[in-house]
Amino acid sequence: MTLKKLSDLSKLLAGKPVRRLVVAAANDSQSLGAVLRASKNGIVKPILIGDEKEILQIAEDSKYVLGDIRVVNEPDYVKASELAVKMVRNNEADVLMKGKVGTSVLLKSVLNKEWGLRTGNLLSHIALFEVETYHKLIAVTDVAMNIAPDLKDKIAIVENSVACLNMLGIEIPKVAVLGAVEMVNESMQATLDAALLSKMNQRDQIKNCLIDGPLAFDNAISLESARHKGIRSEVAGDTDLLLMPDIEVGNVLYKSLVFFAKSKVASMILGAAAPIVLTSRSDSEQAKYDSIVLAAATAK
Ligand code: COD
Repeated sequence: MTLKKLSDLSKLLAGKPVRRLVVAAANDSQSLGAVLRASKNGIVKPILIGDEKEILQIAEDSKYVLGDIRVVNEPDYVKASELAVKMVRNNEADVLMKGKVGTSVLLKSVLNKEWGLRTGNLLSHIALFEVETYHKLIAVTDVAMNIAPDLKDKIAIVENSVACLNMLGIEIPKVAVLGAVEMVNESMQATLDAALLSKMNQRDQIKNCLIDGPLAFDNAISLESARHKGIRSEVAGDTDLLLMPDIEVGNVLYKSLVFFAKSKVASMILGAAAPIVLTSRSDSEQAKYDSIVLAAATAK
């Protein structure tokens, strides 16, 4: 299946139950707007944790109707994160969402050894972009959680992402492992990791996908560029997933696509006991809504 637009994700919700979504620090107008829209559309049943006064004020200012939505008053961000994580852990919610709290605060709760959402797998972030100049949705990982992944981490990040893309109906995702160049250079660790990941894929050590790398960004997304450089690759120009060398490159690409290219994006954390909607505070209400749809579509 080829997904061309983020709005195509809603087709994957057919026949799926309404998900219980808990928001940590819901006193944020963009998050609240997205959650209430998803609730109105029958995608989620929300539980809002945060500063109740602020939540009610935002609702009043924006003319949102909270109706019978449960609001739990906890103005402290660390405690709100802990409560939200524990609700998922205790099976009172199916999806966790970050509101106004900082990314690392929420992730530290998620990783708590006693009551967090660890599964034994590495947790990683995936962002799914709708870019006007590309022929299908393209995923980027990891731009928000793993800071400097080594080869072992990169294997887990690819496996998390491939499982997610499989759930979106992409049977054999094409994975481009990015470097600054497309030749293996022994001084550039990203190119060494890329070559190893490609070989592991060829030998079926990493399954259900087609990996090629190192590829420079232009070769990964443009067949013409790849041909120009004489690169023969089944992935070049038709990539479903871009694997970043580290968080800095990933984060800059994410923000370039959003701010320069005006791309739409949906994102989440994979590998935890439940999907986690973790958008950046600067992301639009639409991005938060599309991320909720993505999480609801992939929740087990
Ligand atoms: N998956 C599973 N377990 C993990 C992961 C992971 N990705 N990362 C750490 N752990 C485990 C470790 O094995 C260890 O047991 C424990 O968690 C603590 O590990 P530390 O000390 O390396 O991690 P922390 O708690 O200092 O930080 C973890 C964060 C995820 C908070 C950290 O990696 C981080 O800040 N990432 C970047 C988040 C961010 O600022 N993003 C901004 C982009 S918007």
